[in-house]
Amino acid sequence: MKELINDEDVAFFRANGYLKVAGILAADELKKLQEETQEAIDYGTAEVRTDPGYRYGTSTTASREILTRIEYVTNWSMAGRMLMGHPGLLRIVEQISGRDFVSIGDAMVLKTPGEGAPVAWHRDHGAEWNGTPQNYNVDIYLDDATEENCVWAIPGSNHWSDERAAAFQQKDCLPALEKDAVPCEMKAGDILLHDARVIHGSARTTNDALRRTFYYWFYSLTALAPFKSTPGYMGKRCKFLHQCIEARKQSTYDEDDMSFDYRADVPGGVPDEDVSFVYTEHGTWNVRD
Ligand SMILES: O=C(O)CCC(=O)C(=O)O
Repeated sequence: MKELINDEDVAFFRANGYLKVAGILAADELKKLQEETQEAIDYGTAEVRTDPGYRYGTSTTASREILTRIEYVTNWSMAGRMLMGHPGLLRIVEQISGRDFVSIGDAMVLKTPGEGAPVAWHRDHGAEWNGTPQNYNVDIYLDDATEENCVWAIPGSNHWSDERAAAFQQKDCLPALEKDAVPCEMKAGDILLHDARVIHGSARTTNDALRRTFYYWFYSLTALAPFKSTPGYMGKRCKFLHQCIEARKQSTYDEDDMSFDYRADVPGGVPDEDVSFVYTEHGTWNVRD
């Protein structure tokens, strides 16, 4: 399999907490993903939906709700499920996490035309996840992200203490005010990796561009070990990733190497033909007493 990132890229990611990788999605896959997500967006914008996973924010200019996010892409989009099995994407994860990793979730975040809700500066997780990246998102771009509607990141903030990062947590993302922030401008089909500890956010938008980003979240098993999960959680998530890899083999995409050799060593994480339902069956990695 052709490597999509090299050791220098991995070192950049470890140092800065983010990494852009261009041109991961081929045109046929991108088109399919755009079609399937557009259907979900049309459904979610026609009225405020109470279906699981549909999230809204309040518009500042009109008394209406704007669609901001739809959880669990892999549950409602077959193209999203096949993408989770993308051999190049999973190989990148393996290069960073080693063999033993699981996917713990996935979502689509939106900037909708006319008005796109802001995402305040934040860290997904704090400094307790010290050391090399143990949990991070692979952010897949279905549309171009410009300086106006892209995610901004503070390079190196993945190494900050929680005390230092606290000043940013949930502060409005106004990039012009942060001299160290860098714009993560992307092209449709590119991916961005972001460490859960890097400070990032995006500004409110008012232009007519749609920007869809999938967030596919990966954890190494070492990172999950200290947490109490619901019974069988790790095995179910491992099995689920096997199902996504199997789903991709059924795709009509024009690619030579359709399969990633997923070898995570998880009890009960054996390949299975069933399609599992994430909301009711998988549980959680972090049971709070
Ligand atoms: O895509 C964006 O604008 C940022 C999304 C984000 O960081 C999040 O939802 O945690």
